Amino acid sequence: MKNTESAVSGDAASKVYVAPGKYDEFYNFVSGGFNGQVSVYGLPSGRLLKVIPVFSLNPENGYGYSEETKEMLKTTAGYVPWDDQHHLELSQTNGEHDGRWLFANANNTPRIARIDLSTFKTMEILEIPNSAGNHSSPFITENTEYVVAGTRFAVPMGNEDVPINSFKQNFKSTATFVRVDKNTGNMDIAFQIMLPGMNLDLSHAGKGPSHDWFFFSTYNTEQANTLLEVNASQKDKDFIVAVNWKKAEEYANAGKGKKVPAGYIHNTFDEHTQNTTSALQKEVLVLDPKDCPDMLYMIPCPKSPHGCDIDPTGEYIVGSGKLAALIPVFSFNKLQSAIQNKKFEGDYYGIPVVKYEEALYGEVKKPGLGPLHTEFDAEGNAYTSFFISSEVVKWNIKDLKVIDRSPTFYSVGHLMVPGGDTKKPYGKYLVAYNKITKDRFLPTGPELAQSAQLYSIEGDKLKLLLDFPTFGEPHYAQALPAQKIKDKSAKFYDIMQNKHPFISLGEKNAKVIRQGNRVDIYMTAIRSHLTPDNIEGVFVGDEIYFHVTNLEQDWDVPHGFAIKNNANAELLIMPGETSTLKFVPDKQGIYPFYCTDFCSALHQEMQGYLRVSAKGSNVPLKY
Ligand code: K7E
Ligand code: RUQ
Ligand code: CUA
Repeated sequence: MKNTESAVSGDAASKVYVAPGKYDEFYNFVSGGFNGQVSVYGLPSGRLLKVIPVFSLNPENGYGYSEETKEMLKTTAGYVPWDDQHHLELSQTNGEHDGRWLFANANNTPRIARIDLSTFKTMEILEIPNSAGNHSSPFITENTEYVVAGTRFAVPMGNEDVPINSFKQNFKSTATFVRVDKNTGNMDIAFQIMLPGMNLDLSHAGKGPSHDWFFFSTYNTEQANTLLEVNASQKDKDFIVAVNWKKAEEYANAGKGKKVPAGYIHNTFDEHTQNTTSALQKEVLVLDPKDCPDMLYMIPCPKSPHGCDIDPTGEYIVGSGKLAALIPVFSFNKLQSAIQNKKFEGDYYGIPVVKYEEALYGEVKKPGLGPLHTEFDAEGNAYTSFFISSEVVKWNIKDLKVIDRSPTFYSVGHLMVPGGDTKKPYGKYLVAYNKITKDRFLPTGPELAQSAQLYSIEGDKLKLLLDFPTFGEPHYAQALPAQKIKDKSAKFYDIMQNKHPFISLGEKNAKVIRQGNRVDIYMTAIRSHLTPDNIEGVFVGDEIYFHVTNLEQDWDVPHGFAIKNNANAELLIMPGETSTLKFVPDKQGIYPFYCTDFCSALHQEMQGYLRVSAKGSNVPLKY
C-alpha cells in the first residue's frame, strides 16, 4: 500500500496537536524490545518524553556504569548489560491502574524489573531461575498480588547437560508467581509451577469473576526440539493453560511444594543509600501438578496461540492463533461448568484437557490473517492486531461481528488502548506498534526505526491520526491518564534523606581520602563549581572513585561529570543525588574533568584537573 492511500482526514492534525507548553493527556509506556529499555511518550502527540534504562546500559545518565547501578544488571551469569524487553504492566488496585509501579520483563536472561512511577527509576530486578525466554511476563493480578514469569524455551530444571533430543524426558516449562509487597512493591518468588516442556507464550490474569485464575497461551505442545517439525504440524490445536493461582497459593502454603536448589539474583536499589544490593537466593519452591489436583487445566486453542487476553468483565478469554483463520473466544463461566462436570477430552501429561466446545463462547470468523494481540474498550468492543494482513480489526465481543478494520504501516505486533487490559479501559485511542516502517519516514540507511500509529476509536470507525517512530522495537505498551501520576512526580531528591555512604553534604565537606591504592574523592557539584577542582597525589594504577554529590535542591538542575580518557563512562547526577564513577588511570599526566550538562551561564566554569603521577613518586596528596 502506498502512503497516499493512508492520507488522514482533515481534522486529524488538530486531534493530535498539543500546543507548546501544554501537556499530553496520557503517559504511554512502551517496551523497547531488543534495546532493553522502556520509553515514555505523551499521547496524543507521540512526543518522546523519556527513556527509562532498565535492562541495558544507558550512556545518558550512567545507568549500569555508575558504581551504584552496575549491580542492577548483575545475574547469576555475571553482568548481563543488554537484554530484550517485550512487555510492560502498570500496577493495579481493584483492576484499575493505581499509578505506583511499572513492571517490565527481560526476555533473554529471564528477569522482571520494577520501575517507580514517582522517579521513573528502575528500583528492582529479580532473576527467574528454571526458565529461559521469559515471554509470558510481567502480567499481573488485579490487585498486583503477583507478577508472573513463564518459560518460552523449555529447559532442564537444573539446566543440566543433556542431549537436546531428550526434550520430552528432560525439558520443562515453569510458570513463576512473584509476590509483590503491597506497600513497598518489593518482589520475591512465591512459587513455581512445573509444566511439561512446551513454549509458554503470553499470559493475562483473570479479573472480576475470574480473579483467581491466570491464563497462558502455549505453542509447540508437540514438544519438538526443532520447530521445523512443528511448522508442518500434526496437530491443529495447542492450548491455553488455565492456572487457578489461588489454589496454587493454598498448595504452596500447605507445604505441597518442594524446595529445589536454584540460584537467582535479586537486585534492589535503596533510595536512601542510593546503592544497589545484590542478593543471591539459593532455592525456589516448586509445585508439581501431580501433587496439586484442580490447579491446572488445558483449553484447546487453534494453532498456535500467541496473545491471551481477558476482557474488562473477566468473562471472556481471547486466544489468537497466529496460524489460525479465526479468533476463539472462551467463556470463563462455561469453563467453570466444564471443569465441574468433567467435560474433558483427555489429558496432557496428567493435566485435564477441557473439551474445546465446552469452554468456547464463540469464534470470530475470518477476521483477518495472523491474529496476534487483543485489547478492549469500555463499550464491549475488542481490537485485534493482524500481523500477516497488516491491519487492526475492531469487533464486538457479544455478537463476535467485525465492526471495522484499518490497515497498519506495516505488520503490526502489539496494540494498546489506554487501560485496555484493565477492568476500566479509558478508551479514546488505539496505538498500533509496527514491526516494519519501510517508506513511512525519511530514509536513514538500512537501519530504520520501528513505528507506532495512533488511531481514534471514539466513533465506530477507526481513524488514523498520527505516525511516530519509536525508540527500539515496541512490543506491549501501557497508557494511563497523565493526572494519575503527574502530580506525584519527584522533582529532585531531598538531600537530607541522602544516606549515600560517600555523600559530601556541602562544599566544605568535600575531601579526598586514600586507603592503600584506593582513593575516594568526595566531590560536590553546584552551580557553578566542582569541589575539589585541583587534585594531586594520585598514582598510576590507583583505584579512584569520584563520588559526586549534586547539592542543588531544585527541579531540572542535573550536573554531569566526565574525566578524560576514562574507559569506564560518565555520570549525570540528579539534584540531591550522589553518583560514583570509577577511574583507574594507566598513564601519568594531567586529566581535565568537567560538567557535561549545560547547567548555568557559568557551566563552562565547572571544570578541574586531576594530576596523576608515576607509581612510587612522592607527590603529596593535595586538593
Ligand atoms: Cu507479540 Cu514478544 Cu508480546 Cu512482540 S510478542 S509483537
Ligand atoms: S557550548 S550551549 Cu559546548 Cu556553546 Cu553548548
Ligand atoms: Cu554543571 Cu554544567
